[in-house]
Amino acid sequence: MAKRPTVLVTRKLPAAVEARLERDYDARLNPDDSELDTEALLRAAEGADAIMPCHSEGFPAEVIARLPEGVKIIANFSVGTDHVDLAAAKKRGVVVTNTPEVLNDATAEVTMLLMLGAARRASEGERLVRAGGWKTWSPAFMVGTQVTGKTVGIVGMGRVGKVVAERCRGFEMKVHYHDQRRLPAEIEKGAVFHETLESLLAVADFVTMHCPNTPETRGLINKDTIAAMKDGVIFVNAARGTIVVEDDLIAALKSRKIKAAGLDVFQNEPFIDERWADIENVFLLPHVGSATAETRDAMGFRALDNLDAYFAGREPGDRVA
Ligand code: 8YV
Repeated sequence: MAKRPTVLVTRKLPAAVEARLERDYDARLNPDDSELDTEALLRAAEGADAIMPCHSEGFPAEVIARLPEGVKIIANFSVGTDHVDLAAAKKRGVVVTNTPEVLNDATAEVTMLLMLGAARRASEGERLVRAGGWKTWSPAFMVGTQVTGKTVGIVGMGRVGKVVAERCRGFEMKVHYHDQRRLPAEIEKGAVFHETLESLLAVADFVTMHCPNTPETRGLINKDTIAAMKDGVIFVNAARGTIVVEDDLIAALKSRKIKAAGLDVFQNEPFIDERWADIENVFLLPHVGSATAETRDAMGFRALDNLDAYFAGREPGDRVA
């Protein structure tokens, strides 16, 4: 019998995913879920044919260059691929895949949670109740912003953005969006396209980010684009921290130009800027957009489908390099 391919799995994955890995591969699992730095990762990859990493492991060009010869495919357990230098992988002949689609619903759910949490001051309320500080009630107490019927500005109407648009319609929101291209009418479903980001920002009561981290989107939300937003806007980011200049967002939250923000992603995760802890009008989550049991299973199976295809000599469905 031919030797089964060896797959290095960098983090602990759901039981059903690990069971399939062990059934079909010579799987090097990480039952303790210990974090691998670059050196440990490269050591663990010795003799492996494939790596199934998460977004928590970086593959810049210098790491790609040092990968053991035998590693032929990086089958990511993530939709984002900004932790992998795709050009370097391609140059070295290492195939790269991701897990699109399967996390759209979970990420859209978290987006709505962030939107509602920021608008309805969920974080402030929760802290007050837990700390025993809830001593009174009045009509003026903890008044937030209503979500229903407002205008949402979706920046990036891709896979997740489209599901967010659907969920926002459930709140009777008017959906506006900006993307590189206008969508066909049957997908747009009445959403209003804005050719420029500034034009979208000028009308949105809620701005929500759904673009990938690319050289073009890095720092897209900065003091100039914030100035183009309506006063008192609510800002939501469940995409990537790098698309926001955090100094500028913090200043806008302090001045209340931005009334409140809901953030699931940050610069330098998980060692985020300490200032976030003291900002009242922000609802914070620790990058859990896709963290549901159902979605974690689906991500693992999707990554495995890509591996299976590759080792069966077929083109992996989600090849990105
Ligand atoms: C994942 C994500 O939890 O898939 C992505 O790109 O950002 C997250 O939702 C994580 O990256 C899994 O590796």
